[in-house]
Amino acid sequence: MNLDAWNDVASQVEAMKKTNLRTLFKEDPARAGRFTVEAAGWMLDFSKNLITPKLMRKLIALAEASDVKGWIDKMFSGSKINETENRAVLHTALRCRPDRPVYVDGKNVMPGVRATLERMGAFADKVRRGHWLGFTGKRIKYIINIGIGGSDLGPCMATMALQAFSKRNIKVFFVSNVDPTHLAETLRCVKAEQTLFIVASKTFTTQETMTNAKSARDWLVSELGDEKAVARHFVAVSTNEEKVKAFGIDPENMFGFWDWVGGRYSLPSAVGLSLMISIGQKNFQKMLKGYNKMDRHFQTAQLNRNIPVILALLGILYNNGFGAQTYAVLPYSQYLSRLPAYLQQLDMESNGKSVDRSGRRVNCQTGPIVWGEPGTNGQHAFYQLLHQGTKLVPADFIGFCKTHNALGDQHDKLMANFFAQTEALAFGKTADEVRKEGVPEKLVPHKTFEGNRPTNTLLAEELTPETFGALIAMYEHKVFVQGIIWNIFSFDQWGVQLGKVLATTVLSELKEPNVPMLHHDSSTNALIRRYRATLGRRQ
Ligand code: G6Q
Repeated sequence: MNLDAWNDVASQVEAMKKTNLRTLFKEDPARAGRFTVEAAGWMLDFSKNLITPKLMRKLIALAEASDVKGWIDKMFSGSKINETENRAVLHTALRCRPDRPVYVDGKNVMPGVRATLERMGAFADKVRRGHWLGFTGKRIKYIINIGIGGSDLGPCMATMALQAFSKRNIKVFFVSNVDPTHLAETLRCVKAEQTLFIVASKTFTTQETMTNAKSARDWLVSELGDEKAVARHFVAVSTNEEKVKAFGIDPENMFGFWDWVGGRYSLPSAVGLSLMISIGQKNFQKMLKGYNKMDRHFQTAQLNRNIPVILALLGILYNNGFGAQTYAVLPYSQYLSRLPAYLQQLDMESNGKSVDRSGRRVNCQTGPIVWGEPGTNGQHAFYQLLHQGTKLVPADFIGFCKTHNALGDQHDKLMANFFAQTEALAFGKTADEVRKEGVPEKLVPHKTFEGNRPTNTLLAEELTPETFGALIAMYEHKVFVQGIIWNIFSFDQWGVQLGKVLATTVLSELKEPNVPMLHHDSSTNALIRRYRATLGRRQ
């Protein structure tokens, strides 16, 4: 991180610690308007943050000193900014207008993007209209996406988010865990004759996905009694045609993408096929339009009016200036239940790094721990700590003015809770206010709320494919900006590798029919022996 620019921010943080949100709101009646920005169907009210106009200017200066604008240009123009993997980072091309060329290594990638979207659209239509038939001639009623990480979290989260736009007579399931329970329990909900498996794996080598895919194929063949059934019930989403063929899926039924699309950024690529079957190609296109609107905003808006940049800077303020270890994502929308899990990967895999771009130890704290649950459920669980605990937990509240499910005044109640919570977190309740309510002196400290707990409010008119796409792009770009300022590489994930390699060794030791030679530490050796003994394997 640029420490000169950061120190300017830090000096304002010290000033900020001497005041509070009550005072700041009292002193500036125009504060809410001053700290509100709108773009791509979203309004961000960031006035309930521990900021002053001066502190915001210092934060913007930090972004300028880190050349955020320059990095944005590099990303959008296809530079290989994912240096450790020598790749461009162009998920934005997936939602670009197809007539605008985007070049990687001198080649326009847009014709390929358009062609894949068209093939996906045609295929999704066939399945939705009942023209793609299973091996026994029945229409498809169940889709099972087999994938993990970036090939699962995005489509899984989005299919739930856009359920209101889904074709209700097609049920979409997501199997990711290598725990056999995940696949087995899912297969209990479907009929083989009417099930289509989408094996989604960028590499087509991931242990969990390939294991689940093989078990699914064995199940299908045993249910339908013919190997030939596989061709009607399996399609693949991958960048690895060779491996797809080797698995037995006809490349005709493979939907490709490219190495410049990172797993956790791949929802708008062919990885979104399950979603497209669920909501249809028109709604998928609308989602891409929403992504694109936020991309345009990010690329063109001034830094001080730029939603992803502002969110990034506020996150850095708490992470680096106030020592916050975590940050909470609190969607007041049941449809967005899986958004926190999705953002956990997006953020923690991207910015959970401790060396900088030159390979040296970073000079600052980097990515936070991201967590959350939908409101109002969280209010009856962990909000106690947010209100009265010893830790500062900045939070994003996300909600919509209109509901898809009008039931009495339920939506009003939901949103009343949303607004009341950010108010309570910001302004708390003083001891005097508690006393005035007649609370006995002994209980006053317990019923007092310090307040001054920062929140962002993200509000849109309605959850639609467009506002949804814009929301996801907003977070993608926020994470990118934070990585730029922390001077780390956000688009690789080398930390995922070690566990994969070690698990291969242990697996052979668990399964080995003869007594294996164990060379681990005493704890790991004992665990392996105990597992073998419990299953009656030789010791
Ligand atoms: C995402 C990560 C990781 C990846 C999974 C699945 O950015 O790279 O979560 O998506 O490990 O990988 P495959 O798609 O190759 O199976």
